[in-house]
Amino acid sequence: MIVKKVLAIGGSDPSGGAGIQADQKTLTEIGVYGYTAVTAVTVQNSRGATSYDVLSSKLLRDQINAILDDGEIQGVKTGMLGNPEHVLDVANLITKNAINYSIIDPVIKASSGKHLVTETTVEAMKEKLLPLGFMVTPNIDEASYLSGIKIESENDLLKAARIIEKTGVQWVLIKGGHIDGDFAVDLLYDGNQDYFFRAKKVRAENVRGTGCMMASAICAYLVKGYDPYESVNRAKTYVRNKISNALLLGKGSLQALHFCMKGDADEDRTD
Ligand code: PXL
Repeated sequence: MIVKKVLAIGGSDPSGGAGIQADQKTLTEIGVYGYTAVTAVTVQNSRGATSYDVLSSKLLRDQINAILDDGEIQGVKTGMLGNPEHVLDVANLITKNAINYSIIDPVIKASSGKHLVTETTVEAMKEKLLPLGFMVTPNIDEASYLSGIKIESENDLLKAARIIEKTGVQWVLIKGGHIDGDFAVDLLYDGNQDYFFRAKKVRAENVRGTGCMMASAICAYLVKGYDPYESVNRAKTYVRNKISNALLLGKGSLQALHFCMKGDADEDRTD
């Protein structure tokens, strides 16, 4: 059996709803091996994030190198990056190892609203990481920030995707779930064609970590051999299931459960 391997690089969330814990659970459930390299330790629970400390660039590089010393990886997924040096560390990892599938979740804030990433780090992502990326997966806020335009309609999604694609990233997925209305509209763009995904919103309550799960799921499906459209399609179904089955485990947002419940995980585990 050949097991595909993905490295998730991001912040630690002790409550496991978001960050590298959510990444690893998602990768595992979809059937790829999930490595993790921590960029920052956040303090948070289901009610939100309160603080964080960023790890040194050396410590991040050492973690990445330890994984690479052990063998090849097929994909990289990034979330919270702690500073511009972390951005360069990831950029070097992608170029030096010719990583085909790099999924960049351009995290700026926690779902609770706390900023996790500074402006200079987002600027570095835009300039140094996006040009090397296979796919970037901003939500509306992040896409507005990256494109400089306010997104309130489907037409704005199209405009923002075109601006973000100019960075050099191969695929742009803007997740429009936070636009008002009964339907969640996502736009996938590769510089040539627009692919819209429309789905009825599953529930009104907030579930944490959906962005982390989405980007990890896309990366998992890509390394398993699905094309970008089908990977996004499957990842959307996966995250929708997670949102539908989420439970209140703490005192704040609902928590997604990763128990390989029937129907959640992909049947075709590895080739
Ligand atoms: O979903 C964005 C995100 C990424 N990384 C960490 C987080 C969050 C949101 O809370 O805590 C560590």
